[in-house]
Amino acid sequence: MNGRGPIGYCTREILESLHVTYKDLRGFIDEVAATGTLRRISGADQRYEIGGITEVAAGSAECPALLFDRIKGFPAGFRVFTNATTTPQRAAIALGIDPSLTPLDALKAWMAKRKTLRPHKPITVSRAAFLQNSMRSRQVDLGKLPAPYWHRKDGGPYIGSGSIVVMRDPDGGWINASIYRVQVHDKKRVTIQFDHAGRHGAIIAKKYWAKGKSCPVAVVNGEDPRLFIAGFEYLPDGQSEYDFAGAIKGGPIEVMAAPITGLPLPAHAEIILEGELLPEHKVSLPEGPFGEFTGYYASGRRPCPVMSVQAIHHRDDPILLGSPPMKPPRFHFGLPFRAASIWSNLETVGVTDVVGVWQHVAQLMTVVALRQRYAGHAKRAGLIAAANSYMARLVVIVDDDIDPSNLADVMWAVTTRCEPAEQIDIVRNAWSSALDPRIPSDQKDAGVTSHSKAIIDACRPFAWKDSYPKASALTPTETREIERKWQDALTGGPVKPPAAERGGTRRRQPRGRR
Ligand SMILES: Cc1cc2nc3c(=O)[nH]c(=O)nc-3n(C[C@H](O)[C@H](O)[C@H](O)COP(=O)(O)O)c2cc1C
Ligand SMILES: [Mn+2]
Repeated sequence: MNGRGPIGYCTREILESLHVTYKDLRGFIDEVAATGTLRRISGADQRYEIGGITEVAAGSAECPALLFDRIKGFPAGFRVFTNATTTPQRAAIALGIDPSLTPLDALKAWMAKRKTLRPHKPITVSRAAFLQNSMRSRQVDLGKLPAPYWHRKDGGPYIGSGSIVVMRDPDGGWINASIYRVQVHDKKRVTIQFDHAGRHGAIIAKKYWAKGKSCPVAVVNGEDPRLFIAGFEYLPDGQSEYDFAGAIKGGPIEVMAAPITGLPLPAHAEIILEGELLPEHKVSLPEGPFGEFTGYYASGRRPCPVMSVQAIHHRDDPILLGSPPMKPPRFHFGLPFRAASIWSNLETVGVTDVVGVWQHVAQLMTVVALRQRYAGHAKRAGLIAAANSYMARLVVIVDDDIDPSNLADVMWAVTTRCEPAEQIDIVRNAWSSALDPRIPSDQKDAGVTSHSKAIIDACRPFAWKDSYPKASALTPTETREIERKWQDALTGGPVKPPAAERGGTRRRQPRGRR
């Protein structure tokens, strides 16, 4: 399944001309604009419209990135950028991977790149763009920033939907920088939500609180997309997401010590909140509800630690990076990074011949494609994938002729190669979360956050796979040959130039450039 993917609204020449050297979010937006997938939207309302337009766009076939300006009630130039990395192509651009690869090949390229990544510690610079404007102490007013009310039933506006929360571990001194949602409560207070007590942010904050101190914290909004990706990674204790973002970049990110907390913060970030996370046993605020990535409000409203905001810094004409959870299949990342981790897990434990792993329905379904070598091979892969699939009730194993990133193909395999009475197993009490809408609330109250997973073996039965009815469709290679030979006829043919122009050759304009 090697090859180039559909290039959508942009020519291959443009894609290949992208040098993937963007310096910051603005540079990334320029690269997105060059692909023709950026839409600029003027006059939307912070209340529900930015969220609604983002959701509609994310559900459309083109899935454009959106840059909102002239937001109702805010000065022109205060912008919100959404759907940044929601397509495979834009996720690839963010990672510095060839964006013209097929989605599965792009994920494979990311796996290969990830294996050889070398962490880069950030370097300290003496000037930071985020210090162009500052509000301190009495001037601090979060209402000056266009934090959207993303979904209708949300408990309030969220400035942090794709923002990075930065803290320093008091023991090791290392910086944790990952994504936790941040709700605005009033001019000077936000809450920071940890899904569970194992989050590095939660562990670090507790260390300060245990000594009776508040935890110095910064919320970085409008960060380099590499940092957005790093913030989603499960990195081990002590390993900074800054170093990982530097690894993706192939060089250090630039930071500067912030004036109030002294935390090293990305110099090119757009908007930064500095302050302290107050001891949870002394003060908390009801947080949420917030529309979740499953497409529900399943975890409700809960007490949450409060950050007292002591300063707001922002660049001129700042851009907030927004990444609201939305009803699947919409998802923050067009490449399923967690599927890449499962793929690596399979390889690490010696499951051979895996040709692809993908996740659909916003991570709620995992698919592994492999070339079966022995009886039990597919189930072995299925059990490992199930063990590592967060919140996914469905795990499907398919043969190597199926593209796991193509849901129609996967369902064809399920409906034509899987005998349910023989090829579906159920694993109970497996890994889910409080966000799971199907765990009854009385069980959740009792602390249950697990569910069952179906492992669907949609491979041809190993014992008679060679005599299984042959597939009638063309192979990918045959398909490509036909496309090459008959492309003009299939796409309507080259435009016939008017008589006066004949003699020169004119090619059809690619879509999106018309
Ligand atoms: C857009 C987005 C929003 C997220 N929101 C939250 C959140 O509100 N709370 C949370 O605990 N994890 C959230 N996560 C998941 C964590 O960022 C992720 O699991 C990360 O690896 C945790 O980092 P840590 O190991 O440093 O705690 C979110 C992830 C993304 C991509
Ligand atoms: Mn971490």
